[in-house]
Amino acid sequence: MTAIVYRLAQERRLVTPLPGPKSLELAARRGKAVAAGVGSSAPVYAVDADGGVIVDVDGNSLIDLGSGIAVTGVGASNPEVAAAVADQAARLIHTCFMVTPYEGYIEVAERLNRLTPGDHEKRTVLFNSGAEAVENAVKVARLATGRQAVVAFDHAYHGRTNLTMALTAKAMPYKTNFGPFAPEIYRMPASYPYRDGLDGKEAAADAIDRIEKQIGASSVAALIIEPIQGEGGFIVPAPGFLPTIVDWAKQNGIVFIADEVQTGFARTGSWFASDDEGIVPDLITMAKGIAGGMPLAAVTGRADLLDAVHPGGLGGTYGGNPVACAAAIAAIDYMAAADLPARARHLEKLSRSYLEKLQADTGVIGDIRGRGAMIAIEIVKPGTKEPDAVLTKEVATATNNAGVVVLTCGTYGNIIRLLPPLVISHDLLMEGLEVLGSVLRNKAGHA
Ligand code: PLZ
Repeated sequence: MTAIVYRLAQERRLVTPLPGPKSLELAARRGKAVAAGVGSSAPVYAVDADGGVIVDVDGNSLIDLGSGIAVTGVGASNPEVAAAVADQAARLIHTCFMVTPYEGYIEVAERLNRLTPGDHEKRTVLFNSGAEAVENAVKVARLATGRQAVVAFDHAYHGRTNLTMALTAKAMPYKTNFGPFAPEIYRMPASYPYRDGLDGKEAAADAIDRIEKQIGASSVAALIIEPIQGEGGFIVPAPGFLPTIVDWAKQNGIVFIADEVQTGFARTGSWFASDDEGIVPDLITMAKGIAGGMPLAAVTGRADLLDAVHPGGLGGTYGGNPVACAAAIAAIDYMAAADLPARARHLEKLSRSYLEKLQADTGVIGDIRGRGAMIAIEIVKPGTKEPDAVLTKEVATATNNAGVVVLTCGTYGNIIRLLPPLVISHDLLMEGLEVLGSVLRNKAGHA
């Protein structure tokens, strides 16, 4: 098995208060140059990263528990990925697969066809971002079924383009004042065991009943869902919810799309979260972890669906760029050689045992959930399930300022999520958790 080697010292090292003077200078320049609509979670500006650390312009070394939103599972400067990128860039950066095609695209497609759940005949098409993959999965489903309606779920996040905004559930900050939105999108209740108290079959029956009554199964082209809802709050559906929905979709000729943009590529302890659920999606959307940080996205799925599209119906200038494909091949090889799915499962054990103790000590953690290296805590007012978004933001900000990059999420803004690089060392993960824990103990105590 490939041993994980680090180039940078794997340590939290603060040499200035955060943000340091150089980060503050960049923040001032940014204010005059970059559109205000783009936010950033941490106040520091990065120059270097490796394994579980990010080094900023002032020389501070921060613990990374975000992986650039679940992207750099193999590390943000994985040596195999970096070498593959450099080698490919020295030979051929771009021709456009729609003009003069090349082998790397085909190789990525072959790998995804093999790696994704199910041993049926599959095809793959490559894009640049998760949103673009989702848009195209919907295009394929509509064309192949001749139907228009698309079902998405409460708490869903599928992107920021017009169609994917419509699929995304949360108005602020993603949708407010950005309409009008794409038509023929219907939202149904998802399974949120901590809050709805339903078992998987009950939650599925409720959603199915509403779809049948409000839309009619025969009008539905596709049903799209994240197997663990990411931005919506790391919501793991109750067991049985997804298999029931998938069976019903199959019986009704509805294309089941698993959006694995955030959950894919070893993050949950399997190659895909669909594997954990024992479901075989008709189409699966991927991005983020696929290429070690290079922009690449994919739709993989049933050959009969993807081959239904007329030649020229799918594409894009940069989709499946040669450098991104070389990175993906190197990243996927590395994930297998270093057995990153097993590492993700191990990181889950470490995180849960720490967080369970923190839950008992603080009384503000309503729920600990997630799978693999995708674990979150839901922060509530003590003794209730009332979301505490204020405390959540305070804790995240203070944790970032103490040199540990953490992200928040959730429909109610009260989730702190942990998405460490899968290559993070155990000691560094534990230190990151301890910093988060001491901030939370402190703030919860004074709340
Ligand atoms: N589907 C499940 O998680 C991206 C977005 C963060 P893109 N999630 C992080 C933000 O605030 O923009 C995501 C996802 C799922 C689709 C997407 C969209 O992927 O590569 O950001 O377009």
